[in-house]
Amino acid sequence: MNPLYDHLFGRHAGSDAPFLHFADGSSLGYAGFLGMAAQFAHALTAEGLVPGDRVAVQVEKSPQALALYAACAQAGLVFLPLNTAYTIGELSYFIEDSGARMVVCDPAGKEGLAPLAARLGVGLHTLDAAGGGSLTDRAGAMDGVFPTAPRGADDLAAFLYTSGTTGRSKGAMLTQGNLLSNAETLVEYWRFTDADVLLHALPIFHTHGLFVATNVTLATGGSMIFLPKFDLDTALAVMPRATTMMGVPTFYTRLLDDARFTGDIARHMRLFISGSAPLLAETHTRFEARTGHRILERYGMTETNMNTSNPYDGERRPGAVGFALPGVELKITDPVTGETLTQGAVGQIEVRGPNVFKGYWQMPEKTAEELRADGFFITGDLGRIDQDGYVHIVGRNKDLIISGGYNIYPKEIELLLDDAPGVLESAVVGVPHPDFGETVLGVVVPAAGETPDLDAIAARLGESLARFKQPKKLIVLDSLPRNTMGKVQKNILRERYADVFTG
Ligand code: MCA
Ligand code: AMP
Repeated sequence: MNPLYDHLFGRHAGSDAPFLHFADGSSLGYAGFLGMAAQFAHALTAEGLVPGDRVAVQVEKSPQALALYAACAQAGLVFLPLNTAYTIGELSYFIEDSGARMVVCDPAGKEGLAPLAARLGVGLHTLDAAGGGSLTDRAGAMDGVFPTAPRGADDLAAFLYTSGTTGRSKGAMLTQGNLLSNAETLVEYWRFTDADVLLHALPIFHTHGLFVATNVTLATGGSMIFLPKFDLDTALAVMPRATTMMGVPTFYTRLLDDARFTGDIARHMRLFISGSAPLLAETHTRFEARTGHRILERYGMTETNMNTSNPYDGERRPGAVGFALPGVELKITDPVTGETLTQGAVGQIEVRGPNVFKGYWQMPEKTAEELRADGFFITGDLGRIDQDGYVHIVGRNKDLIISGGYNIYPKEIELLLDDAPGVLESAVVGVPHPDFGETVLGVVVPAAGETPDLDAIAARLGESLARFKQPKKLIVLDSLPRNTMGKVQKNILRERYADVFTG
């Protein structure tokens, strides 16, 4: 028994139905995909990997990259996908912290990772954007059938790192049961069937593209138009062949900002889903006016998969994230006492259910801070439940910026800015951005008598931080606004610079 593999992948053995379609009109069927996955599973286990071992993967999106996820499920390995934008410094932490036994990277990253892999005694293979590389070469000689490793619902299936307010990333441990239960719930809630063709333009190193979109498709035997990234021209060209799309709000605003995105292109679609960041009510309304479709917004987290969703049949309410999914309990609590608040009051959102992760890898204190003994997970999001039961997210109890669907923790950037030459202290805030919804603004205070060189500071950040985390603008201030307790008043900075990118 291996619930994740059996229910999502193995059930399609021998099927000649298409699984992935590509922009050029070609397709890859389930049988071919599973054969590739089995070969990868052989290649990994031939390197000595055994169930429970972590496989860290930083590669471009390709069918082979997705097959690596299936291979890990089949061989009982823990899949650890990593953002392709991460620098060597960021990667080193993830690889070392997770105790990964194998790293699969793009050929361009091999030279940089080789010393680390050698020091840690970790295997290193390559996989390029076209699906070639040393892992594919090794797998090519292997059998296309692999004896599925026995696993249980409580066994780990994936590690996904999420940054923390202290600047140290935490490995969220997701079990087979977490992933499978959520996929099955979403299939029913969103009425996915094998007739669905999902326009897949999300990255596959985060929950949204890897689990929500892919697992729902696998659970029904449907197919996906599998694009390397969100490119407007390609998305418009393939949309007539799709029935559904999942995206972050930036996908929807980019579509709306293009006159070629007409009601005609979208009318045949069954469903548009948005998540990972707040969808402005204005985007919801503009989208409906243009296409007649009401975008279905849902709310989730890496640690929990999906928690709430607007209804399929009922009213999809702009600015709300809907109701707790079947099997998921959600409550609004007082951040200080933890007491459940009355309907309508704003408090922290807590969730419990089969979707909630097992804890943070080797961080029992962090786990205990956020995951209560009774199973409720403190999300760090602030919300309220309206008179009709819809959940609204009204803010965050954590210092977090969400830019184009990517999470950025200011602390990580502030630590680097504080260390930069000529800087006394710094503050990093999220400000509105027309394309990314919100983006990073850095404020630095010079040390006495110094004039910090902002270009040099930006270049320095570029060496250690993924591009999407780097401040889109740096500003110098004589001092930071502080309250009487000495705490930096980030709200004042956010207000003062609210129109830096939109004005
Ligand atoms: C790219 N850049 C960004 C971002 N993406 N900067 C800030 N925020 C971003 N999200 C940088 C590029 O490095 C580049 O820098 C410049 O912005 C313009 O790049 P562009 O080509 O326009 O970007 P793109 O390749 O089109 O990417 C934008 C994107 C992408 C399509 C919005 O970021 C994306 O696919 N986001 C989805 C993220 C996602 O899947 N999140 C789900 C997390 P320069 O020009 O200066 O070099 S899972 C999650 O949150 C939970 C579980 C949930 O609920 O789903
Ligand atoms: P991550 O850590 O990447 O899993 O991001 C999870 C966070 O994204 C949540 O805690 C929320 O703050 C945010 N998020 C996800 N979906 C939504 C949504 N529909 N509206 C507002 N915020 C969202």
